[in-house]
Amino acid sequence: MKANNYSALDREALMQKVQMQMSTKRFKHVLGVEETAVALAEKYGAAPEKASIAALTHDYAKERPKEEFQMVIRRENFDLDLLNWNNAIWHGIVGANFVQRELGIEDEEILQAIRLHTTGAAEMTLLDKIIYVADYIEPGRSFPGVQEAREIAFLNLDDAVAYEAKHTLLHLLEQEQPIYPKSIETYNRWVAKK
Ligand code: DGI
Ligand code: FE
Ligand code: FE
Repeated sequence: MKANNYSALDREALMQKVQMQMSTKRFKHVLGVEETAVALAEKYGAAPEKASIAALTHDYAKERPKEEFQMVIRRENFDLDLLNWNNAIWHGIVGANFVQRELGIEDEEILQAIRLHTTGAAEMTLLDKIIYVADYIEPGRSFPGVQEAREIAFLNLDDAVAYEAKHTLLHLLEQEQPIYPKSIETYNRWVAKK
């Protein structure tokens, strides 16, 4: 029997499909994101079931080969500028397309939360923010500042989005990594003083 309205698969079946796509370590991360996303959904009044499904599927495509992303970007008419980026950017934006086709998830809010989970965006729904933040603070994460991010997340979700956007950008700059334009848009909307 179908256990939710967003996917033809119930949570158990979905979990199994997700688990088959990734390492034990990444699957543990996914379960941590789910637990955190459901807690944030309860705190901020989003649908916990939607948060659960978005969290379970957010990194679904992360271990797919580069060639598969390149093929899908061309075949499904994504912006070809994506070909200049890599897995870090593809697994959310393009990964949502794998989730839709292979897991039958058609809920546009869930798909958008998956698309935005790495970079954020200027416009973010409550669910987008929950997945973006839960991914950053789930119990398995350990980096300087994560404890502060966890505390902020349960006080003010927008402040947590800002904290994450700023610190992710600082980290990328420190590593001299290219910044995806959407990450800058996120910074300008949620961090920069107007
Ligand atoms: O998939 P996860 O490891 O759980 O976390 P994620 O999807 O938030 O981030 C994946 C990676 O993407 C992480 O190493 C940081 C990186 N990233 C985020 N924004 C940008 C970025 N990498 C580049 N080059 N540019 C960005 O703007
Ligand atoms: Fe991710
Ligand atoms: Fe993740």
